[in-house]
Amino acid sequence: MKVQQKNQKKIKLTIPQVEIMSPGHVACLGCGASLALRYVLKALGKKTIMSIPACCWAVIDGPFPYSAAGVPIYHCAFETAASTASGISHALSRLGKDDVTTLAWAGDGGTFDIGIQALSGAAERGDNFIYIVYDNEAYMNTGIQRSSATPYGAWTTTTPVKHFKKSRKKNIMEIMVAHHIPYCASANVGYPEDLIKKLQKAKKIKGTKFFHLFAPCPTGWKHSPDQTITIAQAATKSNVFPIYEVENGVYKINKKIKKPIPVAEYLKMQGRFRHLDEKEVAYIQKEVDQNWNRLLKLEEAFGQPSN
Ligand SMILES: Cc1ncc(C[n+]2csc(CCOP(=O)(O)OP(=O)(O)O)c2C)c(N)n1
Ligand code: SF4
Ligand SMILES: [Mg+2]
Repeated sequence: MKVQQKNQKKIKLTIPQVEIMSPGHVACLGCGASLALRYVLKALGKKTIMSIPACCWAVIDGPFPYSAAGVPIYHCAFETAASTASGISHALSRLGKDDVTTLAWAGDGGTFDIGIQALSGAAERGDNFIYIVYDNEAYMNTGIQRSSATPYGAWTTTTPVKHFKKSRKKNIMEIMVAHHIPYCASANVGYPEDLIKKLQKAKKIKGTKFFHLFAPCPTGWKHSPDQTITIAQAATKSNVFPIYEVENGVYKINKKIKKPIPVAEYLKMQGRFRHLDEKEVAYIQKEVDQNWNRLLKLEEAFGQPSN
């Protein structure tokens, strides 16, 4: 008996057990974006009001009067996630309700492309809300069209195999850092503890907080639904999607991979990259290395000075 007790392992759960989102949503099997919001609401709690523009999540939530999210949602036009959140946040402030979190939850198309003007305006004003772009790297809801978050080399219906995407993914984190907002973070649905910790921190900060959240889409990326987390983690393990935060201008890389896996391993898990030859894969590896080295330099120059 004693031996048994001695061998018992203590597991410390850091993911809140509370479930705010309900399972009866209408996302595809293995959808990274649906799991992502489940984690986000665990971190932010029930006292959250969301703005959701046109995107997969406008559908995932379910048809009126049903809602899987479990918190009030203002469904708004494609380009208005941030301006709607600004309105909600100011209304809450006028009502003296400072214990309610306003969350703008938008896709990459609604953020990197059409919604960037509203987001930039709100960030420059310093409106008090958390903005999260769940990035599935294309316009999925309307049938997998490319966005400016689609990476170089990817197949989409508007960048077909013979004319795959030839431009690089926009660096949305650096665009938001340039707005001098108090908090910017990248996060990955494959690393929920990191995501939740950062959200709990962001919740306490006044002003505009921005999250770039990586969320694989089995339907658009052409992978099996049970590979979502493996692929999400491979993106960070290969430095394709580094996880870092910038708090009041101070850079911190949250996950440094000692021996990054080759980018080829990440690419080969997904049908959207199947057409790429060795030369193209080498180009992508070079691009990833460049981005990573640039980030290391930013942390060196603008990180927390070590004592
Ligand atoms: C002004 C406007 N243009 C186009 C559309 C059509 N539309 C609805 S959702 C969507 C794609 C959204 O892509 P993204 O923001 O990446 O979210 P995802 O569907 O990938 O979750 C588009 C083009 C629209 N609703 N409004
Ligand atoms: S298309 Fe992709 S993002 Fe949209 S619900 Fe399906 S898996 Fe999720
Ligand atoms: Mg998208």
